[in-house]
Amino acid sequence: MSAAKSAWPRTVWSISTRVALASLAACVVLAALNSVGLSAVRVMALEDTVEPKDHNLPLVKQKEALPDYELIVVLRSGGQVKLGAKPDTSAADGLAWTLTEPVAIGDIASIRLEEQDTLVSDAVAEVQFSTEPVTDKGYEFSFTTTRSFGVGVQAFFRTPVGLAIVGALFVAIVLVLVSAFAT
Ligand SMILES: [Ca+2]
Ligand SMILES: [Ca+2]
Repeated sequence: MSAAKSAWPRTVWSISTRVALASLAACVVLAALNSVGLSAVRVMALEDTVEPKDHNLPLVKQKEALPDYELIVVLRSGGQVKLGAKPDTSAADGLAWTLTEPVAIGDIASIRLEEQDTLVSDAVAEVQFSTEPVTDKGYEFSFTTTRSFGVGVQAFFRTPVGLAIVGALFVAIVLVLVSAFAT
């Protein structure tokens, strides 16, 4: 009778410990798989592309007439990472934006190029992330990625699988503690 009593917490302890270790291992593996983050974007207007202008008046304010491109990373969550505007600069020679913090590739819905205006900025081109350069509406986008475990861990906690694993880990740890005190 007493043997059966003490065996019960030990079984719970053993199963819970295994669940906890498996959850941790799954977290590490999934984080490693999602660890590729976008770190820089380069946009170039192709040869025949007619770039937007702020005005078409001859002679006056020619510099200001040049486009004010800004780049936005649209996230699957609906959020946006704005990479800032480059006022009065043509993209004919290419423009580069660097992300201060890499964004996990899996979190990115699209990358959007806009021409900034005081009232409403116009979308100029929009592409999905690709390892190869991609072209849309006369603009070529090329992407630089970096591997970072931090990116993977952040991405992990945003996935339903990640949250389920964290839940399992939490329950397992509680059971380990409960069974440890029960003995
Ligand atoms: Ca301008
Ligand atoms: Ca503008």
